[in-house]
Amino acid sequence: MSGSEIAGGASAVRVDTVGAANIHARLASRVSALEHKPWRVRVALTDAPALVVDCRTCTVVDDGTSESAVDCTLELSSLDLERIISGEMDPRYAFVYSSMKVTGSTSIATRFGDWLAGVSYASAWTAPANRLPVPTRDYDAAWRQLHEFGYALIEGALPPSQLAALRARVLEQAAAEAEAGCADFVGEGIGDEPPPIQRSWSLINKGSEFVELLDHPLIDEFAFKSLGDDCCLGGYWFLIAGPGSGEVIPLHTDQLGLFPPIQGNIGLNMAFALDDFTDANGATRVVPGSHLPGNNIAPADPFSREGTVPMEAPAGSALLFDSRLWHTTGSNRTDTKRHGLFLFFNRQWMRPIENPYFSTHPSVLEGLSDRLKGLYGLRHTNNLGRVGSSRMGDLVEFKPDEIILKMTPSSSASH
Ligand SMILES: O=C(O)CCC(=O)C(=O)O
Repeated sequence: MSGSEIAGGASAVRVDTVGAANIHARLASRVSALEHKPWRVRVALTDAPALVVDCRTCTVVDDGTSESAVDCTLELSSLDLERIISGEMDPRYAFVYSSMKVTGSTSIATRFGDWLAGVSYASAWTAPANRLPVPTRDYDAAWRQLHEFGYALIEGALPPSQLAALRARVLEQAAAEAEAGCADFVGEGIGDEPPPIQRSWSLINKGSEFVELLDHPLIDEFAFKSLGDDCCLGGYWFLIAGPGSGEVIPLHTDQLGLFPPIQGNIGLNMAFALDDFTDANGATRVVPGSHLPGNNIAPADPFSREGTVPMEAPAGSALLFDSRLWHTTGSNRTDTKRHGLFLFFNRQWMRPIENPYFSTHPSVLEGLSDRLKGLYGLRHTNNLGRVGSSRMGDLVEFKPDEIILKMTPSSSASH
């Protein structure tokens, strides 16, 4: 059964009527109706006493204080637990975006959430490996691959001079942001090393090379044709995957925050490989075919790379992938960095009717409560609404003096 069917059928229990007081009864009744599984899971509710779910006997016990005899502990609110049970929130979303903290087995935590929601997925597609997309210059072939596999690779998308200019600008900006202490690093560095992943956002502000790329004909050929001529550039960033990029970024889709899930795609990723993208240096990894609801594929554990393949392509290639496709940064096992530019295009309906940033007077916006600022869209939610390096839940505001513009390191060495 697909997630969307579950979500539709779950409306008998509304999340707002369950509440912390009743979550134990709700969970017990749900669990007693399920088939046995070999796990014990501690549910550490943030707003109600902890529980242990014994999936072998399909029972719930009150005392969740001991962590020793459980496979994993999930820390989340009663409301989010109810959302998972009723199929309104994919458990992968809950811990990819940190509303559920997991200790112990992330794989069992994910499958436990699916079990509660009554859904199950395949974690990989069984398409023959020799049919998977390889770099091509044939747009018709790329369109077919995008439909069938959820991704395609266009070779030679950037002429050598443009590739060199973009790569040099990325290196320079990355070095300057690191030097100035405003870099958006992800992961943990070993010893004195910086964290393995560095992103930089809103590239439109950061050099004419990035502005010029927006005239690229592939945008007309793929983004406009797939999403409509009025689609928007919803995100424009670079991601440098250094050695040790490992399993830092979990597998995700770019519409995982959409509840209940919808069948169609809301966006298209267009990435440009600024180095050869290889399995060894952390090429973007995807789960082929996972974009199509009929294939019913979702990772059994977003922190594992099971079921993924690398999008291998020479430097200067464009990587196209559907917003529903499960994907992530690969593990860089070389000693050099992998540089990629990422553009995310989304359908225009993702914007509000009245653009609050231009239609609300700044003095009015300033006086709003945090709650109302959230309602006006001035909050970074799931993977949307970002301003610079803001994090989920942050209120965001227009501070022109804090927007990072084109930068140059004080020393000329930028590698
Ligand atoms: O680095 C990559 O290959 C994928 C990037 C990505 O998925 C992200 O930035 O969220």
